[in-house]
Amino acid sequence: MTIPMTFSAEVAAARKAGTAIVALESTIITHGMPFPQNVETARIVEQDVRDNGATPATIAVMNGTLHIGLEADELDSLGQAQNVAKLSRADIAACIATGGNGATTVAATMIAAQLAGISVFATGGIGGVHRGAETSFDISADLHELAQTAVTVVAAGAKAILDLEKTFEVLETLGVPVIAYGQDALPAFWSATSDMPAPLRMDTAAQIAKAQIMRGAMGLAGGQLICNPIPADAQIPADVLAPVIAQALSEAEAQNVSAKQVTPFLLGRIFELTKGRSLTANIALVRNNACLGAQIAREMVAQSA
Ligand code: PSU
Ligand code: MN
Repeated sequence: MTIPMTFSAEVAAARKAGTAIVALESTIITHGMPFPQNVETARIVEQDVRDNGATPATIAVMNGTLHIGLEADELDSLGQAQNVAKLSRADIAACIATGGNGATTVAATMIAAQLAGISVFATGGIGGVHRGAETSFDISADLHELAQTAVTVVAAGAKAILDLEKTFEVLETLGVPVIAYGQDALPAFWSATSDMPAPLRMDTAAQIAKAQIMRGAMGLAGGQLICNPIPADAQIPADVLAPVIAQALSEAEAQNVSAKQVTPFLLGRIFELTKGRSLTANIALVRNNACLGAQIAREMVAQSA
């Protein structure tokens, strides 16, 4: 069976030329940010990738076809579409098989990137172990994906709405390299630093690319999580955010929000409670990750030659 897969014009050209490509996810567009900032951000982030010498490939499922790179009009319609499915490993094949529409999470974007031969992916923050997971069992499929799919994911850590300690414990158990970029501590999404020391630290894109290539050479499955701190001038200090996150979490519990709705609900409430400041920070960190992702992708091409 062939997979219905299509490439945007610029991604097709980059594949032909063998130049660097950076995958970008679409759940952040449909479920992570409000319209119209979602579409504006997606465009700016794509341009950041180009400005850093790589080609952006925003990934989504449209009418049962896996799109590797979206044309401008497709990005526009995705950003305004209602009731788009949020696809992870569990549902991406079913969505394609039934001709559906869906936005890809970190897990599903990694799967699509690997199918398309793309080895670097930039996003905001990965999913992880939710607070209260000891009773809800809510652990994002993103963690297991990092353990089995050979894509380097550039994020600002895991989203601070999560239980960060448990998230990094699970990543260690799964054998996922967690690498802080340019500092010793793990960043915490909206905050540049945390009190958690990073398991690994690297200071150049070249080192990060070499480590991923080495994993492949050694036959080790899976990718790497690069934790790239939000630029200091854009961050929200953890003590400012803590009460906001606590309020959003207690509202989610009171309203029985569960499963796939948890992350979008919390991000939406934190946006309202910070009067948009969380979104400004989120945009800054995604852009920063896209720039680093492009540099890593170029190194992967150079070192694989
Ligand atoms: N990063 C952001 N905003 C987001 C996400 C990431 O800045 O909305 C999305 C990603 O698609 C990630 C998902 O995979 O949130 C995690 O969802 P869950 O916790 O349900 O696994
Ligand atoms: Mn979940």
